[in-house]
Amino acid sequence: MTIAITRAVPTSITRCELTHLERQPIDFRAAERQHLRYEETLAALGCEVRRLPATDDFPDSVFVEDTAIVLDEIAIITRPGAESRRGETASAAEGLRPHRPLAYLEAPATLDGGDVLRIGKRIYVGISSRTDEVAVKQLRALAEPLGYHVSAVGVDGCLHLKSAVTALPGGAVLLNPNWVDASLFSPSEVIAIDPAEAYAANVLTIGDDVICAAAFPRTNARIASRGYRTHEIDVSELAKAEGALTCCSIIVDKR
Ligand code: CIR
Repeated sequence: MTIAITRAVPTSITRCELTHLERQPIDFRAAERQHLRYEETLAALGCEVRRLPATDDFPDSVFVEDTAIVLDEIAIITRPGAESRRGETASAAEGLRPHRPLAYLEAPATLDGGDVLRIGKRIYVGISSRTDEVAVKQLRALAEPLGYHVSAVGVDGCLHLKSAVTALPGGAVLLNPNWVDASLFSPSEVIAIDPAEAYAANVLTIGDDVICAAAFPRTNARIASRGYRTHEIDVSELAKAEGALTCCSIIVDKR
């Protein structure tokens, strides 16, 4: 059984952080409907969806991924790079406490969970506007004694490492080669996005299933043609807040 921790879209999302996108009006009701459909898809794929308490105090609080890194043994509560987001972590820690012993990244480290890609025992950390080398050092000290190998990866042109690359079932990766160096992910099999769909690399793998954004049909067809089972959902309103599929949940495999 897999637990998916989520948090409802706050009405304050219209004041979200933006780094690479121009601000556009967000239709709150549509964002809410899309998020609900996201949770329903997770449930249909066998996840137990548990919602953290909603809060309008944090405009980006729907993007729970950034608050934690969940390993098999422990959960590491992050210190998000945007100051406006630091207060999101306390309730995420409470949501994770029943499932894993907790560890914490400490100031001055900054790290967003969106910069952390785990493939088995390999952990890749994007050095971005949100995540720094101090955090990599702290993460290494926590994870390497547990048998993980932590490597820092450069990202260029996008918000987070997982805007550029995510894992597919079985350990292959889907990536945008303009934003991250594909050779870093060896020995994984690498599948590139369709070049016309820059933001298509962020997909969410649940077991053998892949949740994809409906906005990227060419890349999704490419994934499906390689034999993966894809599920397309519309997350267009959340995308205006620079969020995508992995961002809206913390996936916890029940031990
Ligand atoms: C932010 O800038 O923090 C939010 N507007 C978007 C966060 C997206 N999170 C993610 O990709 N993990």
